[in-house]
Amino acid sequence: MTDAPDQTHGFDRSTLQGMQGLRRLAQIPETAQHRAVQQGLEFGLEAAPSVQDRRISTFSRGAQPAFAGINTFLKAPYCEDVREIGRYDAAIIGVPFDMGTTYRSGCRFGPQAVRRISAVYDSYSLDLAVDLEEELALCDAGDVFVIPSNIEKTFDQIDRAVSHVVSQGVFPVIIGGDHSIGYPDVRAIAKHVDGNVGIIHFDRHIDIQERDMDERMHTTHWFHATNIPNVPPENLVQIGIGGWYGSRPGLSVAYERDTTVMTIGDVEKLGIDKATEIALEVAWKDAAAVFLSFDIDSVDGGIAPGTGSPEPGGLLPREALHALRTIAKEGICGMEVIEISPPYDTSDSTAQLGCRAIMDVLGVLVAEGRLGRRATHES
Ligand SMILES: [Mn+2]
Repeated sequence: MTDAPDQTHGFDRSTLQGMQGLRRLAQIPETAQHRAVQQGLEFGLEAAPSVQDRRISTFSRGAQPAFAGINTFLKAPYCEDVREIGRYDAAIIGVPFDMGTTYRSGCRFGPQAVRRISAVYDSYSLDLAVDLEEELALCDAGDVFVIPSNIEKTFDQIDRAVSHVVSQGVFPVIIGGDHSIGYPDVRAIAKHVDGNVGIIHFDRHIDIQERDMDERMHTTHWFHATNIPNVPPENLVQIGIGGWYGSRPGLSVAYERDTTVMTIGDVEKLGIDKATEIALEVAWKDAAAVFLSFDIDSVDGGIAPGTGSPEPGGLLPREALHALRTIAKEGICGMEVIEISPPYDTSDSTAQLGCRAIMDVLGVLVAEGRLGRRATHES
């Protein structure tokens, strides 16, 4: 294949993302995959003689079959000894905590649901022309030891866990858990950032009241996060907010602190590209880093029903994923995907969307040379 314009069909096929992706993927060696197959054969023993494909082992030890095996996120290595986390570029951190929920609970099962459905995926993307297995040292750090009955002790545990990962230069991807963990997530990251941290927050709910039912529930995290000296509310942008419930007191706080709030109506009127552009401008204004917080309930409840506080009329998955990829292009200091409540999910569609959000963001970070091998080799 050449890079010359391809006019065979009366238009230049080489301008198609699909054709460009095929070319780029053909250039990425499948070294890590080959290594995984070898290890599978070693650990899982050679297959029965009747099996013709000799890459298959007796015990499933790799990605296949997708429905077999012990799942980490994308079957990435389990970093059981977290003192070794510095060997990786990025780490999945599960936070199975849902005592901050104010309606339906169940998102303590979010990390496991996302891990389980992640097994359906291979590591490459044609759209992004990346291969995460080949180009990113990703691990699954397992879950934080949350204290189920105590929000404040859990916050301290999360802060300590995320801070450990970030202090080793590893990009944190946090899977909740309810949204109350947004506060300790930001608290952990902000102390490692020299300068201000902006937050891009996708949600149907504003989540910035001081307390809810006397505690720091999943309606309060941005109040406390924007009290951190280097996390100014002027750099908090909230996309998709609206509907008929969430937090009346929080609306007053957002107004007083002057956060930037975009409703779904705003997104509709502006279009997702312009809305995302505004979000990036606000979050990055005089900031050194931007944190991405993706509440799965920002997506319409008909498509993402597995969540604690659903609200009709949210984003479509294609809009949400497009916005996340656009934000990732500019670089982020960490990401959380929260409020996935598997007991209310159907066909794993909500967990799968959460998984895709993470994969798309990681894919873009790798493709843009902000994380992983291209960052090391091409900068
Ligand atoms: Mn929400």
